[in-house]
Amino acid sequence: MTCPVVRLDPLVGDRPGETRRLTGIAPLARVELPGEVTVWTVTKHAEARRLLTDPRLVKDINQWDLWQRGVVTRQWPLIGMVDAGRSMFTVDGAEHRRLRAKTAQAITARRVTGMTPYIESVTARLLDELARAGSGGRPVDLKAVFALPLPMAVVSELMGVDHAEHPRLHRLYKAFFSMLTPQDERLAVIGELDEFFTKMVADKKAHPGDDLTSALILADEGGEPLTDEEVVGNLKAMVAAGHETTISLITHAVRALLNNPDQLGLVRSGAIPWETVVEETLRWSTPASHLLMRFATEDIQVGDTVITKGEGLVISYSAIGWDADQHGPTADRFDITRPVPIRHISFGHGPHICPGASLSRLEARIALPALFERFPGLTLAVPDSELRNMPIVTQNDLAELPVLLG
Ligand code: STR
Repeated sequence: MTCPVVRLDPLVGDRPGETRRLTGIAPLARVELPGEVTVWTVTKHAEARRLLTDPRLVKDINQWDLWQRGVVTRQWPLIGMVDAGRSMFTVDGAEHRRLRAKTAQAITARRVTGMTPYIESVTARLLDELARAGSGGRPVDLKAVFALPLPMAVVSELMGVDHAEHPRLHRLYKAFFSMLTPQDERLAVIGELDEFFTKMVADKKAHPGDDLTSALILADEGGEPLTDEEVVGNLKAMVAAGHETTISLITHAVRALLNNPDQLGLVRSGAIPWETVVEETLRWSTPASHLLMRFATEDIQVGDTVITKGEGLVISYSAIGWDADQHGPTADRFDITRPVPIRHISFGHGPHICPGASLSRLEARIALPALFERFPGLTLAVPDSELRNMPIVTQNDLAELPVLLG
């Protein structure tokens, strides 16, 4: 069967347009990723839930026909999103449970509550820095000064990353999450991140601390310890996922509220809880626009289409969040006054569901009210139409968010 192929703009010039286009092709669309790699994507909430619990879809890149045939190689610009080393992000089944268990337990809802004082103190310090940077009516980049350093500090505290390394990590991840980075440079960045985290695991082995990386190194009673490679893989996954996605959540919530002053008023007055802002932002402007990737180990029938054994499947959470069958006819609008509870799957579904969901929600629920309380006159410093996405198709994150503190 032939099927039109939607070419995803590598630099994400028009995310809403792209999302609208994809919601019109359902439940599966054929998409061309940067680098002329064509794969399937699922665009519907209900179908995504089914596929995300289907054991015939796996994360192992060796199952990908394009990889087996050498069509996709390490030269592919998005290779770092898929071939990311052995970790809970890249394996399935019993091995996945073994790799994920300790991390998931460490960041359950009950446990992360203990991080509240830390998150509050970092938030307060960053708000002071924001006030300094934006004093005298100067525009200030809310992403660089507030939305980015907060999640980076929190995930570093959790994993035991040295806070002095933040500038270096920011530089490396900025290059990693950009299609404008030449491939040889990106591979060098990936190499430097690997080296950094490998050294960190060796240091923690010699001098364990009170952090999750040290806990991952230690064997459980009776359990099989993770290998060094697995600890490094999990650590890399946690640091990347733990900051990049929460930045998006915070910046997009701020942007949406500043563009909808009536809704902001309802939250400020207490008529609508901050929780609702967080959930509506996750649904309407999901941090992971397209999640790479799963591979079919058998032919999988979806409606009248077949995902053939060896083909790749992306989960298009941006389209899924705008699925009118799930969220109603106004799904493409940010609206915290929706009469029904928001039931999104922006944290995923099934065995790989985001283990950090509670932590990111907690960060946003602390950061957002604190920001608007401190700066009640906050406004965008440029028209919304001038805001640009980061130049990478997989992440729904602004390059910057210039504001005036008021
Ligand atoms: C980035 C590179 C790396 O070293 C490890 C990982 C594994 C986890 C991935 C991360 C990646 C990219 C961003 C992801 C994250 C899991 C959740 C996050 C995909 C490939 C999202 O954007 C939802």
